Amino acid sequence: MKKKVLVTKNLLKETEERVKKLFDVKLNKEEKPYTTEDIVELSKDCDGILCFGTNKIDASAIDKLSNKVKIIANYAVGFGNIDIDAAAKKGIVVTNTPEVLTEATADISILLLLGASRRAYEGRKFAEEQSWSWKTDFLLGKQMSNRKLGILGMGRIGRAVAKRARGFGMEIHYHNRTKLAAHLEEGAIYHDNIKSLFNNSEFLSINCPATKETTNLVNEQSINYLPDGAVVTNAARGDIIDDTAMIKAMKSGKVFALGLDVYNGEPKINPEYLKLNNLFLLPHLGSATIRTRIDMGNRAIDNLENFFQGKKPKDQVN
Ligand code: 8YV
Repeated sequence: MKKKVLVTKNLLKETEERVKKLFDVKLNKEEKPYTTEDIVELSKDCDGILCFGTNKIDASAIDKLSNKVKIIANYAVGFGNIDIDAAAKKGIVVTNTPEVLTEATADISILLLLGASRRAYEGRKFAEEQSWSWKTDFLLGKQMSNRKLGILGMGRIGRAVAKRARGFGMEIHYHNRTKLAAHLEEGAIYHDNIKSLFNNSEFLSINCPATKETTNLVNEQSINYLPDGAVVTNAARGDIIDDTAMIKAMKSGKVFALGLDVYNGEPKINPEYLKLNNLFLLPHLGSATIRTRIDMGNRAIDNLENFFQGKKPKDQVN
């Protein structure tokens, strides 16, 4: 008999076809915004859940989940939305979708760096108004080519950002909990602390996972370590930046411009950000390409399939 799986959001056609072939699925065709309680309720008769980064499954939800649920396959590389320790305690396996979104997310990091540093938001507004006059000092930005780029979090995505940035002639600096092997560093300069990384980050790209340690890592004190007029971008998770401190730095010019794809409490955005022109913002598009989303779907389904076949899923995170 097919295993029963709750799918919390609508899937791309290709993913839906495959998931329907393999499992007895409860789909969310109308894309209802399921609350945590809805997920608990709807998964009562299910063996597994295929959910998304926007679905919060915290310890109290895990506690209430039916004992029938044995796996939660997250359609995302980040899994901060799920309490993986509580899940492990209850014997529930949690999986994510690494690797397949590395390139797409690195591309977005570069878009953020360029969009912020070259004032794309203000540029778009002037272009729409069709009334700008060309002047030598009109909308002058910062040029990232041949400058220093600091990468906070040199995992797969951080390294893919570094690879692209080398094409701009950038000197790569990074901070990780541990120094990478030389073949992964490819000449990037390691800093064992934030102060030293930030001191060297004329441009800063945030690509680390959201953990207790990275919450508010970019705060009033650490922002002050940056060179004056730095450009900062975040394609990871909103809670890595202390928004109040960042807004202050953007107003003072300490931070020349900020590029964001992720936000604290998204889709809500701190309203003070929206008053600023030196912000280039996107609505969490890191993995949003057809190819990547199909691959993410397949990766999540592979994890479910392996698990129900009695194998350890490739992407188990707990
Ligand atoms: C997703 C992401 O769009 O994979 C991640 O961690 O942030 C994005 O790729 C989102 O989480 C949907 O599940």
